[in-house]
Amino acid sequence: MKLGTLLGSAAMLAMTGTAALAEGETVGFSQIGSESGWRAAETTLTRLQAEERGYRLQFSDAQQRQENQIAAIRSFIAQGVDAILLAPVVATGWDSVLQEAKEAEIPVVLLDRQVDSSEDLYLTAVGSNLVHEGEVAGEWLAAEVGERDCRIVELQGTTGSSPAIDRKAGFENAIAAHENLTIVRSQTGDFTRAQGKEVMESFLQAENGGRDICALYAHNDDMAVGAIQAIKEAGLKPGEDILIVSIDGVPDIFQAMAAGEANATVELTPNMAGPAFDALEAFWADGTLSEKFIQTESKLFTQADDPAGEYEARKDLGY
Ligand code: GZL
Repeated sequence: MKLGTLLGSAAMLAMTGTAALAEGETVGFSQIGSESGWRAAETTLTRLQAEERGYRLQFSDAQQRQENQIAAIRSFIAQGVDAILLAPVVATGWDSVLQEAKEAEIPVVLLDRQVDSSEDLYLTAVGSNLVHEGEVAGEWLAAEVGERDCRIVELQGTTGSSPAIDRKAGFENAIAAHENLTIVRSQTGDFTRAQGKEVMESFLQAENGGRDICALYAHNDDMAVGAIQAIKEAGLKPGEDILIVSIDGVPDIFQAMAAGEANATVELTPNMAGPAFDALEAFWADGTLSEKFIQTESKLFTQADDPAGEYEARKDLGY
């Protein structure tokens, strides 16, 4: 079912108040927080998928703190839920609580980020190839600048998260063969607009008012949108004086691209719950074990790809 259709029926359900209580399984969802537009869309779609499939969703917002996620998972185990969805804020520190879920025979499905725990501690993981996303971003920039020397600043995602680690590695893979491309500053903006703006302000100040910066690589669109504001306040033209490439494909980056203020984004689908529930339903039906990693696709969009149309197609999808 198309993303728009899925969300259209959610709006109808919300308006009519006929949110029928799910008669089926109860699923605990430990969500990281609401740090970005993409995260908000993932939450919207997960709620919708649960509604559409007749599940009772126990939702927990961890405010980006791992200890809150661990506490939520322990609460779900105590409640005796039928499954747990986990979007893990960082990659380490999950062994004990995942072992407790395993001993309680509650299947866990990871959404959009990975953990360094043993694969036997979760049913499957649904997500993109995060290294590949970074490579796509780096390859686009290398093609865009050609032989021109390009000093790059990088806004990293949440420290210790698999997207921050892997998107950095992928981008570095892609630019390694291009001596004219150099990352001169790199710092976390924690995937938020506010911190993306704040860190970009420090980059601009440190780089001759931004005149020595050729490009920004941001691990998500929200930090790029914050950085665009900082670049404009510094009197420079984002998308022209400083090229901007990021990841997620949220509506506001397409709006910036349509205005010529951003250049490229690598789309990440917010519908991770669909494949997750499919895997759980196969497991509940007859013990079927899906692949340990269910990969979602990553598509590059540039200013040549009708950004205004892409904005219109996404603006009501729960971001
Ligand atoms: C990536 C996901 C990231 C998004 C950000 O899979 O975990 O988290 O790219 C979000 O927008 O904060």
